Amino acid sequence: MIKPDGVGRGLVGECIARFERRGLKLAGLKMQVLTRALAEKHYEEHAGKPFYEELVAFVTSGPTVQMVWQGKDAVAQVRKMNGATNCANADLGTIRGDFGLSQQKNLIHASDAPETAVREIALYFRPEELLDYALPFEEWRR
Ligand code: FUP
Repeated sequence: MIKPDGVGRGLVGECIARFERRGLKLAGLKMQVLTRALAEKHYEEHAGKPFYEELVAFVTSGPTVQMVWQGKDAVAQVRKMNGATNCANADLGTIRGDFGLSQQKNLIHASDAPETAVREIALYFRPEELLDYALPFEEWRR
């Protein structure tokens, strides 16, 4: 998910281009301003932590873009491409390392495990909104 700072800073295309060029396949795409209820579900593991209220306020403060990317080792690869949670610690060459300095306004979110991806995709997409389609030369991506 591209967070409100990523959308506001005009980085939607940059993020999508990176995942496309890497060889991942786009299976779902939409944008929305998260309701508080949805943001609370998304970040339920952080409820009660000192940064929680500020985090929910931030992530509901503007439009976000939801994406589902499919491909070999997609969860781990996307996490690597996003970089460390705190942009100030993220390696150059990652999205957070190239475009951010903030710990909280860190541009993009990605599921941290396949099981988390299943849960998070279901928060944002109905099954029929996920497209399964063939691309030419799929074997070049594996
Ligand atoms: P990530 O898995 O990279 O999204 O990171 P976490 O699940 O650890 O944290 C979720 C979000 O909380 C991060 F995007 C940034 C924010 N956060 C803070 O604002 N302060 C903190 O101390 C830790 C995380």
